[in-house]
Amino acid sequence: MSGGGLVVALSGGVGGAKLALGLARVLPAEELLVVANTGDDFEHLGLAISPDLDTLMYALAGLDNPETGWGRRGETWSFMEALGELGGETWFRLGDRDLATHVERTRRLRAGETLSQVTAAFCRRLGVGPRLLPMSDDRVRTRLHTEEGWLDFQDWFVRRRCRPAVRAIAFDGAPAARPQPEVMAALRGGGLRAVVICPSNPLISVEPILALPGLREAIRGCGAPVVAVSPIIGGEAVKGPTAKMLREFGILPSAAAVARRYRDLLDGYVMDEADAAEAAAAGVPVTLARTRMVTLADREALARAVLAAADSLRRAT
Ligand code: FO1
Repeated sequence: MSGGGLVVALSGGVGGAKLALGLARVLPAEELLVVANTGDDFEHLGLAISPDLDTLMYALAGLDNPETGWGRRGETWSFMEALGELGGETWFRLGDRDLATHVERTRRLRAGETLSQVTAAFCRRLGVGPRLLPMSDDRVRTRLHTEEGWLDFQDWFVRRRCRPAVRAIAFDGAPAARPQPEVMAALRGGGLRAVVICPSNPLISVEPILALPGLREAIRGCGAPVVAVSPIIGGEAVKGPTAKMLREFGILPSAAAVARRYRDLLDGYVMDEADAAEAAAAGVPVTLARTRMVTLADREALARAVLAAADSLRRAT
């Protein structure tokens, strides 16, 4: 594969992690930096939980749970069962193995390590090659203004199963949060091959990252092609509430609508072959590909298509 240079991938959890793994499998480890949304993070049962960071970490380590898309492969649930027996809160399911991640992260954060340091230490231990960084070491919390009032992200997403209609979204803490310094250095330094926006929910997975002061500007000024991959195929989200949320915001869910949402950033857009009729409506050069990632081979093929799209845009400019 032609190219060389660093690829910075912005990602939420499940959908984004599939492409992040594809990129990790077709790029040398030192040529990939994955930036995780931490707006979904919360404190639960006294523990610091970072769902998207962990989903990415487990995927890149080959430890992800293929049934749920989140948590660890080969999981057992004794802790949850015992917690339930005691009348504890069981709406957010922490598997026994996954629990160790949260306990150890909480201990390290309390001892003064940053979330980036904790993540780097875990990735080293679990054999993750590419750099995986939280979008910020500062606290940012996504909150949703719903028909039932304001809800914390996981309260809405897991406890309420995304049911209450969303009217507005806030990223508490974002205006004062510093973007992760290595991410900014990568965007501002030379040697960048591409910025990839993974097929994650634009409203709750990518926009918290873009809400950090200076990040949107750094992407715009990075000099490398910025390419997003559609999380919508044939008017529906592959997984999760993206289509429902877009409708609640008065946007007809379509691959092109997501491209237009990122319009100030994008040089190119990858959408599914099934959405070919919408290509002209995206407003940027479009590459058609198979974006539904079921197998590992699908993830690698999409990663190659995204890199080829970025490389062709670089040559064209
Ligand atoms: N998602 C669920 O739908 N139900 C759960 O009980 C749940 C537990 C969970 C535990 C650890 C973790 O890292 C993720 C977990 N998720 C769960 C996924 C997570 O809430 C969402 O997928 C993301 O926040 C949205 O990207």
